[in-house]
Amino acid sequence: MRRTLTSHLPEATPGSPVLLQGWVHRRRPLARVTFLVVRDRTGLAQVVLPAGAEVPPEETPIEVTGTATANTQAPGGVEVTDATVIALAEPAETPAVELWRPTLETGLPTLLDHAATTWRHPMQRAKWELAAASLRGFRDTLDAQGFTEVQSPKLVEQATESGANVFEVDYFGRPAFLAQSPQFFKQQLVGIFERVYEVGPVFRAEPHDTVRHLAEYVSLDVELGFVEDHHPVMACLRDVVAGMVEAVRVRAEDAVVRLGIELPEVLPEIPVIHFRDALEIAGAPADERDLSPGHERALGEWAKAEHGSDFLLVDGYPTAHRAFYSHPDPADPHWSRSFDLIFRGVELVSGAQRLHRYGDYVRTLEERGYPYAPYASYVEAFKRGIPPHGGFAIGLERWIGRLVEAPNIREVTLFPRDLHRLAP
Ligand code: AMO
Repeated sequence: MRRTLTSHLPEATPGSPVLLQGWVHRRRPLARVTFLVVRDRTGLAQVVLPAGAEVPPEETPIEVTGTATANTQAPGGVEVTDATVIALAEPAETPAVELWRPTLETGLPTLLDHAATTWRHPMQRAKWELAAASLRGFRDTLDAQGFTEVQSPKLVEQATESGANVFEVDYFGRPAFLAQSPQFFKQQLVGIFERVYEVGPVFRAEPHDTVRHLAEYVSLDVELGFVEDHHPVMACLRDVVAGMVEAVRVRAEDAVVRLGIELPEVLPEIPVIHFRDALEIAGAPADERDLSPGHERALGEWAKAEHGSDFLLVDGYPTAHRAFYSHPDPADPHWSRSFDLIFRGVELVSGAQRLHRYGDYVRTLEERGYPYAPYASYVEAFKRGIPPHGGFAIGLERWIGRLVEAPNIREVTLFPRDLHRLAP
């Protein structure tokens, strides 16, 4: 007999035999009958058994054979009667949380310690459904604009973002690092494909225990060639974010409803302000090097009040305090052609036009006092014809975190890695 998914049970002809597979979601022994609620990837179904029937404990995977029977009281108007239940694994241990309750009332440590079961709760699963839909939106938008998806190494020779927060590994007896970003590779790949994107894990040995940092996260990287400055890069980012929101709206409709979230509107042009003005709006001193989380919150509120936008682009960060590959503004090299995208008061994206001339890289490395040797294979690629280019990277967990307005990024990460956590 072919399996019937719980979501298709309402279409089963009353009186016909059905086979369900799923988990024991809930047992409800009553005086006259025992109700068994079965959960599969698509939803829930009710099975009616005789009073006193032996049913495996909650979360045990089971197979149920029986008869589809119309009952207006049952979810979807059809339940399974005359049923036989077979356990497909050992009886499950009692889960740390009661997964059949409509909401998951538990603290973060329990949620994370028992991730392999707590993510089964429909409210948890819904968060990842948003992530999965977002990934489809990211890829679809870029595919439609002539980008090629790439994959770059995660074992690398040098730090790309800053020396401090890299994980060192033993690479056949010599030191190597876990990639902090695909930055150097995506730039070199522009020389091959013009337009590339990558979805993959990146690693940051973040020494701080914050609600927005993970030691491993999913980076959605984009890089495109033949740009005159950072504006086309920001326009591409706008389209990508709009594509992600649209994909969530269409592909994860149930998750959006279940979580009761409001999807952001992406304006045809996301408002852009210069870093100098951002400091002023946030009430920060004019010589500040970067925006603090408090400044970002203030800017998020300002963008909402002033432009009705959940998104704000800040460009022109001080060159000296951005990554060395950022392109200075030729009109005033103190400022760079780099930007951050703030989403609901939190930095979601960093990007920039990059340097693309070999000579500029050599000069910048010297000015910053960086050694040449560890960067040689990267910067020497610029001797062989890399066009003007730029790109950006979106943090997937940050995106979902702000979408559902989770207080802590770990709540939307399947198996978070941080200062204290390497399992599960
Ligand atoms: P950056 O280091 O700013 O830029 O990272 C880009 C985006 O990645 C997310 N992010 C993080 N998410 C979770 N935990 C972390 N520890 C963490 N660190 C960063 C944020 C951030 O905005 N190579 C550049 C990008 C580029 O210019 O293309 C880079 O990696 O959402």
